[in-house]
Amino acid sequence: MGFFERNRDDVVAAGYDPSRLPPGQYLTDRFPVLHVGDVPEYAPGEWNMRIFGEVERDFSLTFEELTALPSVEVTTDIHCVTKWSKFDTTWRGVRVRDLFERAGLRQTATHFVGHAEYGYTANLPLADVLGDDALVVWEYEGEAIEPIHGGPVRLLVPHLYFWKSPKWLRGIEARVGDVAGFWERNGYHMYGDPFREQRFWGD
Ligand SMILES: Nc1nc2c(c(=O)[nH]1)N[C@H]1C(S)=C(S)[C@@H](COP(=O)(O)O)O[C@H]1N2
Ligand SMILES: [Mo]
Repeated sequence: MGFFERNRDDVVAAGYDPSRLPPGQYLTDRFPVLHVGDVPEYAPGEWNMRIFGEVERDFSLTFEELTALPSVEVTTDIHCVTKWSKFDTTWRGVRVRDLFERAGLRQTATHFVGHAEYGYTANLPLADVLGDDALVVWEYEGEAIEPIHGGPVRLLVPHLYFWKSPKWLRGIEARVGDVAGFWERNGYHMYGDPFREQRFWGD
C-alpha cells in the first residue's frame, strides 16, 4: 500500500469524514510554507490595501482600519495543489463581500483578482469571493498571521486550491471579464476546484 492510501486510512482511523479529503491529496498536521520570491517586511503603519476596479468608490485601508471593521471567524479545510491538505484551520477577517459592498460593487463586475506584494496575482470568478468564507484575514489560530504565511494580511478562499489565496495581500479588484493570474499564466487551472482536481490547464 502506498503513501496516499495509508494516509487515507489514517484519516478514517482519526475519525474524519474521508470525503473531506479531495482526490489526490494527503492530510497533514503541519503547515507547509509555499511561495515564490521573498517574504516582504513592512515598517509599522506601512501596509495598506486597495479595494478597486468595477466599483463606484474605490478606497484604501490601513491595517488599523481593516481590523476595526466587523470581522468573522471561519474554521475550514485548506488544500494546496502540491497535494497537502490541512483540516480545521481557523482564521479571522473581513468578508470580501462586505468590502465590495462598501465600495459599491457594480452589477457589471464578473471576475476578481487578488493582488499581492511583488505582483503576485490570483484570478477568480466574482461569485467565488462573495460567499461567507471568502475573507481578507489577519489572524490564524487566534494569533497574528506569521510573515511566512502571508502576514500581516492575506486572502482566504478555502474552497479552491490555496494558490488562489494570495499572501501579503495589497489589493482586491473587481473586473469585467477574466484575466489569468500568476500561476494561471504558468499552467495552473483558471478555476482550481480541488474536489474536481482542477490542478492544471486541461484538467
Ligand atoms: N503572494 C503570494 N501568495 C501566495 C503564493 C505566492 O507565491 N505568493 N503561493 C500560493 C500557494 S501555491 C499556496 S499553497 C499558499 C501557501 O500558503 P502557506 O505558505 O501559508 O501555506 O499561498 C499561496 N499564496
Ligand atoms: Mo500551492
